[in-house]
Amino acid sequence: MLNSKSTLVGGLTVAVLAVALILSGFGAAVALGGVGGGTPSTTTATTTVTNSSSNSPFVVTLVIATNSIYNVTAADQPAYFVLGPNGLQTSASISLPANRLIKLVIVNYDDGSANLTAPSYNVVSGTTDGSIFVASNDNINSSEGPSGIVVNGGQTLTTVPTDEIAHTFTVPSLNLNIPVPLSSTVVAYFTVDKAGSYLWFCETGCGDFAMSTPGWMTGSLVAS
Ligand SMILES: [Cu+2]
Repeated sequence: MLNSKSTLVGGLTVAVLAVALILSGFGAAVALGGVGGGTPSTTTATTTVTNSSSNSPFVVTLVIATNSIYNVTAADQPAYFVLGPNGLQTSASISLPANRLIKLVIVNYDDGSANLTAPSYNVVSGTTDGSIFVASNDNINSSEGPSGIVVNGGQTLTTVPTDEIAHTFTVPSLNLNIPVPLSSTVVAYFTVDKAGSYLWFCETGCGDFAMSTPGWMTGSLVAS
């Protein structure tokens, strides 16, 4: 009983304080309104939350790093990372909003190509207009990679020559497939219409351990 009584008293005290604050605030507004003697104006202290959401795309940046040390048995393996506010973070679970345009930027530091697990993974699918934009391809000015390279920075592609693909970002259940040329930066737009968790994979044979380990070349895409 004592406890509930003191709680009640405390509640009353808070209520009285709240009323007092409201009244004093009201008084201040009235006083401000009177300043100048002209048209009453009120000053409202509101926190404006700039909602850049809806119309602008939600940007997800992924980085493909090579020669990441897996373990003594597997040695070096390539891995996808999420570029987040705290640097490179695991790609085991990639979060993004559902029903909003996603701008996916993939920065690929891998200058070597790998065989596709199936030939059709060189075709872009599931993106806006079914294409990707290759913002850069460093191998154009490099002696690395296969000879006769044709993928150029600045190109919009719907397919990528098979021998110029290093990795893919593929979400089979969304029919999303983004082939990533070696040493390139790729930009793709897509929307996940339905909230849920979707598995993503790389569909090149880029490393047995990486391909089967969440946070390396596979993981979940979580849309909410
Ligand atoms: Cu891969």
